[in-house]
Parts: sequence; structure tokens; C-alpha cells
Amino acid sequence: MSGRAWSVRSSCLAKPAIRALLGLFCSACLASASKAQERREREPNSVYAERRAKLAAQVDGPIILWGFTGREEGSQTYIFEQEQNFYYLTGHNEEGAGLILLPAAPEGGATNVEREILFLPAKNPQKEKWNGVRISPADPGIEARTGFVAVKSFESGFRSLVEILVKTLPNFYTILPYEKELGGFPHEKAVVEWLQLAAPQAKLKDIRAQIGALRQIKSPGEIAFLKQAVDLSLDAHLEAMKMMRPGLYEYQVAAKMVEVHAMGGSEAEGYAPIFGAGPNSTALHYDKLSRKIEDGDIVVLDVAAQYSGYSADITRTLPANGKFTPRQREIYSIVLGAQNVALAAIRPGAHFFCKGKKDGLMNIAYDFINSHGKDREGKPLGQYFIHGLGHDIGLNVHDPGEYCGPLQPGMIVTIEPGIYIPEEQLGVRIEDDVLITESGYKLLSVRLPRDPDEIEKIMAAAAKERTKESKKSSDD
Ligand SMILES: [Mn+2]
Repeated sequence: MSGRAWSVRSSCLAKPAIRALLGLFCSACLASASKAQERREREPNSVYAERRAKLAAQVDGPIILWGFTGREEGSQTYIFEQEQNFYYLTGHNEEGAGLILLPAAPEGGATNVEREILFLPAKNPQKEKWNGVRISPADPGIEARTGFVAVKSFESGFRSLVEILVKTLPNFYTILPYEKELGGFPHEKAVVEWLQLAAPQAKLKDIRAQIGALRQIKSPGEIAFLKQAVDLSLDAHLEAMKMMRPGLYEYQVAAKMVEVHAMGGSEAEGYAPIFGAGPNSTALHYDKLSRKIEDGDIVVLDVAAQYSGYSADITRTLPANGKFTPRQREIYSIVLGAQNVALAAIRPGAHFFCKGKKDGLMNIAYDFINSHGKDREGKPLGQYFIHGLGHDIGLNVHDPGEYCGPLQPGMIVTIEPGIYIPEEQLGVRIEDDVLITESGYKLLSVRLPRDPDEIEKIMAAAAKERTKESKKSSDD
């Protein structure tokens, strides 16, 4: 969820004309070691190849993409993670790669042309002494390993191929920055600027939407990874339920959850944990985690794991002392009710929200909230449901998706109504992950209780256990 700083990469690559001047600076950033994230599993090469073929069938010119370089971030804690669209199409999670896909061959066209080329940095034994071995174009069997017919050196092959291609196929497809001016990620801007310099006659077209459309429907492998990410997150939430009590700091319970994720094989958090007690429960993306949890606090725990690159997104709201106050329970039950009516309506063909239509899942959840309960002024609660009802999850915790598009089998979305009343220091969000199936949906996070009675029961049993343990140790 959090952004990254990109300035180093842009200054190294944006303007080849001044590259010589920057040479020293750039070798300095090469020396700052970034660690590549080791993903537990990867889909078979055939799956990535199939995605590339689907994309190549939709264009009339080459698709040209760059992965991240590993120099996007200078922090010592930075661990390299591939640009997500690049990963989706290649399964390649190392720095400095490029990809060129030629449009699908016309019927009866030449078949001896290399239509997909993966570009990797040449082997660099000096760098490998620090960072460990990276795969490189000269490795034996590199084609079979990566699933590409051709694997070439980025340094010596990428630009020259771009210069050749533009002569016959001037429509270039890449990911254009998502905002034209002062917007977009520096990585995307750098790629565009580089292409404009290397091939000024090229007409640049955006391929973002086509990749996004593919990413919305999850493959069986992706579903398995997401299920594992959800499972690890549920384990962590159950631990947090058992551990939760006044006197602990927000960061302490969050640390336990991160530990459960990591011990279970998660390679990273799906996003920076959001863990807000009392007044912090009403800040949607609260990330300070510094409050001492107090008796009577309500606590929002929006924490989930990443597994093999895929992120779950789970939220539960707990009473710090194990028992909801009547008001907390009232608001909690309204949020739960809203989630349940949305779940009852979720099926292929349903949509979250379309302008001018009133039958979206968002409308259903909003109407429920707005017609149940009141604030201190006696006003309806709809005004306190201040975010969308859900979103796709995948390689990104906010994966590409369309709020107005019809849900389809194979999509995985969150359903997460919430009510946030700052005047009462009372925020409640309940968030679950849902796989759309042919016949309806599957609640992937069903193992984690949402019912307030069940939550109180788990917390009470854990409190009893704690008392027993501390009695035992004081008797010893
Ligand atoms: Mn979410």
C-alpha cells in the first residue's frame, strides 16, 4: 500500500545523452545492494506464456516493457519486488529485465521469427559476490528455465532491437503513466522518456487496460496462492484475538501477526499493517501503531499476508477488553448486516457500483447502513460509510478491477463495509475475501469468525487461559 521513492532510477536512465556524466553516480547505485524477494512458489512457465500470447493477439505493434531495476529505493530495508505487470507476464523476480513481445504472427506468416524476447542483465560476478547469484542470458538452459524462446542481454540487445522494430512496426505498446502531467509512477515516465529518445518516430499506445483485464480473472495457480495468503492471515487474526487486551501497544499485537505470517511462509506483508485502537479506529489507513490499547477501546485490525507475490486483505474489529459495549455492538452488528446483505447479492454479473444505477452491491450495503441505527444527532449512519465496498486483490492488494464491470467467475474481491464515527472514537470495518464462482461465491476467509458472540467467546477463553498460566507461574 505504501509508495516508494524512485528518483535514483529516473536520473540513471531517463536521459541517455547525459548518461556518461552520471556514470559514476550510476555505478554507485549499482553497488548499493538490493535483495530480491524469494517467492515461495511460481506458476508453470506455460501459464505466463499463455498470458503473453493473449496480449500479443490484441496488438498491431511490439509490446515493450521494463521491469524494476532494484534502484527504485535507497533504503537498507528495501527488498526488491518486481513491477507487477512484468511479473504477471514473466514470473521473473529479478532486477533490470526487459520484455519485447511482437504482435501475433498473421496466418501463414513466418514462424521462424523470435516473437518473445526476455532481456536480462549480463552476468556480473562482482555484484553476485554481494547479492548472490542472478539468472543471466548466458546461463545454460536459460530458455527452458524462463520459458522464453529467446533470452538476450539487456545492455547489448534491448535498445538496438527497439531501433530496428520502429522502422517497420511504429506502433509501440507500453504502460503509459496513469496521469499525463505531474502524475504516474517515475518508473513509467522513465520508460516512456527512454522510448521517445530511442525511437522518436514511434507512436506510443497504452497496454495497461489490456493487462489489467487479464489480471482480473485469476488462474488456478493464483487462486491457490491467494488462498494460502488468506489462510496465513486468518491464523494471524486468530492469534491477535487471543492476545488482545488493554495494556498492550498496537505495535505489539501487530508484531505477533507479522510473525505468524512469516513463520507460515509469507514472504512479506500484503500492505503496511493498519492497526488502530480507540480514536485510531476511525482513520482508514492508520499506520503509526503507537497507542497503548486501553480498556473500552474498539480495535480495527486490517492486516494480511502476501504469499508467492499475492496479497490477502482481511479486517476484523475487536473489543480491546474482550466485550463489546452496547454501542460498539450495535454499530458492529450494522456493519456485519451490511456485509451479509452484500454477500447475499454477490454472484457473476453483479457489480459494485455504476453511476446512475441503484442495484450495485455498494448501494445494497449503503442502504442497509443508512437504514439502521443513528448517530448522536439522530441522523442516519450512511454518511459514516466513507469508502468503497470492495476491490480486487492479487499481485497488488488493490489489483486492477472495474467498479462498474460485471463480476465474473475467477475474480477475487474484498467485501468490506465500515462505519467510522470520530465523535464517538468508534470505527468498525469487517473485511473478507471472496472468490466469484460459476454459481455464486466462495468466502475464502470463512474460518475467521465475524459474529460478535463468537469473537467474545474466543477472547474470553483466551483470557481464562492467560489467568491460569499467570497463576501457575506465580505458584511456582
Ligand atoms: Mn481492502
